[in-house]
Amino acid sequence: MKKRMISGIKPTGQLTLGNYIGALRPFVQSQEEYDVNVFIANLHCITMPIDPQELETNLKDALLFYLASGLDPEKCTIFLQSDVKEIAQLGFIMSCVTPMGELNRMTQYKDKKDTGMSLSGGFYTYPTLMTADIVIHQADLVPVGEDQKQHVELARNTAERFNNRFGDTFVIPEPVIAKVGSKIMSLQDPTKKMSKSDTEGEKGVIYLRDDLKSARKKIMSAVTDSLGVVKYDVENQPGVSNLLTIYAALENISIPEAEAQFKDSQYGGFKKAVADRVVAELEMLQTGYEKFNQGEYLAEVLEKGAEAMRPTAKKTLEDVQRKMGLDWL
Ligand code: AQP
Repeated sequence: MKKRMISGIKPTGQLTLGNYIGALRPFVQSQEEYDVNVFIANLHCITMPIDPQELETNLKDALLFYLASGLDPEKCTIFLQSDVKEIAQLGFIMSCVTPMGELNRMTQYKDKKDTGMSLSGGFYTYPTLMTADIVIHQADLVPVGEDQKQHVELARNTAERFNNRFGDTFVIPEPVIAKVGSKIMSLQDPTKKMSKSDTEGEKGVIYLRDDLKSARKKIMSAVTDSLGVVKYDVENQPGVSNLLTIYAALENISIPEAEAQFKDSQYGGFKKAVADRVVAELEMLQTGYEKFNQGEYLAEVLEKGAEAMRPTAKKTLEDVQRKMGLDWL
């Protein structure tokens, strides 16, 4: 039997090249070999304040980019998180079996808590909902970018602890991190992750919906250094290393292979080659976006996806409730 993979994206904003390279492409490349299940994490989107209309647009765009990337509903399952109601119920249960100490250690929470922003309870417990997202489907593998690895570790620990206390219930999931491109950095500050919510640095973020001209401009004005050699050296040349990573990931080659291609290049020529590659990818994605943009088809994809996911989710939740003493009949 094929191993089961699960992963999702929370479209709190427009999807970025980082989401595409770190998550979407690996999902697409896994479709033949694995039982791939991809969701749109709409519940995670409301852990921070978001305008309802903006959220609707983001959710639809995410689905369109899933399809445009090459996720094929005949080969994989695509669903909306809230359409499988059991997930939120298990999420609450998972929050009851996760110590606060572990949640306090989550980097994404630690990064936000000292900013003075007002954070919701949902934001604090979001890793426990993510645990439910994974374990409810009995997933073996969870492809994620580097930044989400800690949350998958939390899911593993929680599942192991639950199995030890209540008896075998969950498959223990493994994170899968892409060899190249698991952390694409901002083009303007290459020590910072490229993030969709990076409002300060839009010039540093390539959005999948960017018009091709401005995407090209962003790459051409990416921060580099004064060393003048195209070399992968994250510490001394983070900008060049990031551009090499983007190129290698899109070309499906290794970093040393990308380095070899540009060993005699000046930065201008190197950036132009990266920009050409990124623009070609965006053009392909945006063409796909238009092609799939038909309301009825999108509704069918999500309905079929939710139907496929519900039986296992229901079975897991019932098993959990019985083992915990919640259902005595
Ligand atoms: N820059 C990135 N490089 C590689 N992978 C990335 N991912 C996100 N950014 C990069 C991966 O995409 C998947 C979905 O992520 P998400 O959107 O659910 O959450 P996130 O990691 O918090 O992404 P953002 O863009 O940084 O969102 P905001 O700005 O809302 O916090 C994950 O597998 C993630 O690793």
